[in-house]
Amino acid sequence: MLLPGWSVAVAEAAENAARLLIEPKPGLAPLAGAEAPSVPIWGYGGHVPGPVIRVKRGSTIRARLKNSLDQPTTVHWHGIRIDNAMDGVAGLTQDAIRPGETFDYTFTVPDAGTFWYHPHNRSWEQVARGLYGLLIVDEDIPPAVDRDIPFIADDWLLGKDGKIDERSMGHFGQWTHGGRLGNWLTVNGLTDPEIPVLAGERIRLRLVNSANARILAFDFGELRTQILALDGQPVEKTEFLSGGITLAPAQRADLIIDIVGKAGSKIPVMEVSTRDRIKAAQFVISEKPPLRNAPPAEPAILEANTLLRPPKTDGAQHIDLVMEGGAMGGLSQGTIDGKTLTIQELVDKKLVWAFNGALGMQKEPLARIKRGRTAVINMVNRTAFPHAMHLHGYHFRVVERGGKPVYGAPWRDTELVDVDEQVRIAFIAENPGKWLFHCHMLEHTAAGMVTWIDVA
Ligand SMILES: [Cu+2]
Repeated sequence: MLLPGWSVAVAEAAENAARLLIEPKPGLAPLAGAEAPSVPIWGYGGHVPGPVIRVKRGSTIRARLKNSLDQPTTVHWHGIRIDNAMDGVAGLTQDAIRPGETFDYTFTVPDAGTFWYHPHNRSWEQVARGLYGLLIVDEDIPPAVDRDIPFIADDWLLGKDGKIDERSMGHFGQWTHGGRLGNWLTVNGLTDPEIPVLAGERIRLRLVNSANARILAFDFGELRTQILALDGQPVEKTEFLSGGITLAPAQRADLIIDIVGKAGSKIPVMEVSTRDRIKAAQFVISEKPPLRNAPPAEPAILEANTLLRPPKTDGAQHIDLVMEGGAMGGLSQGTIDGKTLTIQELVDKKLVWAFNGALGMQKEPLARIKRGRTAVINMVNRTAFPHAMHLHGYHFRVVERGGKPVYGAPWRDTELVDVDEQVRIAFIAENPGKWLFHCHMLEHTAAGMVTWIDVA
């Protein structure tokens, strides 16, 4: 089912199949507010965010992509444990779809949850211009909420004219540092949007960080906020937010918020990742009578996605991943397909970040893993920047951080690895194919932080 990207109603879930036409193309968006001139963007259907795709768990999605951009593109269905051929990675699972051409994506969705879709060709440019949308997979028994609200946050780099700063697109300074960091925050493609609610309502907010590179954090103030799911997967214990929730690029969170406040009042949602707290959006409580006088006493319950099996690390295959390079990284040389190049030769190719000394996509995978075996990847960040590591086709669990074991960590498909941090993740390699593993700061991917695993 295709819904407008900014929908505040609980939509009826589609039948067990969905046929969609997805058309990335140029459009205009009121990014800087209704009074400012509309901004030329690229969006699915010409809109940012693109349409919400919403289906039931176990559905088959048939999506025809028609490329109406002037450059090749693909679609990656982020977080879906998908058939490898449909993963949408140009150069690994498919050829990029040329302008004017179409490609048919057909895949089933094994897990319920909050996912998103975006290009996986020149992502650093195509996502920055607005190509992304929400993919909701409904549970068989969804948690009881009164309203289901998307909350897709983006960090735009706009010029003085209020348009996307194109001159800095692909700027090497962004690639060597923290990526393309913006100066304009939108939620659902709008500046500080008002989200209408009723007093006493219980809402499910689906947060996505669609920024190229900025780590975002949101604070809901006094509102009681339960963490329901992270990266699409339900959390196991009932947990409430204290302070803000941090989302690295590509990460998601499903939150349950009980609206408490006077009729007509406004409750701000603040973005608090930097010292200048920014109002990201606001709940506006209707003048209508409250839906209930006090919030429901019980926390919301979300059943786990039962097909996901927890890894046991005995007998696992251990894989090391050392991150090096970037500004202040001190990288003096590196390899491409086994051949050593000097840093100057690498810089000429716009490659500055290394995994295990290798820069960019290699012919050989990081690891070949026998299907069904547990894999443990030990990530060590020796760079001066945090990295949001995303494994395609899987959810994994952190099992160790800073040399200390971690128990009961949430399932994730994207994990933030901080400066000087060591993080070990584990998963059962059940999904066969060639799976990309990369930093989701999209300029870092482009400048070398990308590898893949081969599960056969
Ligand atoms: Cu990175």
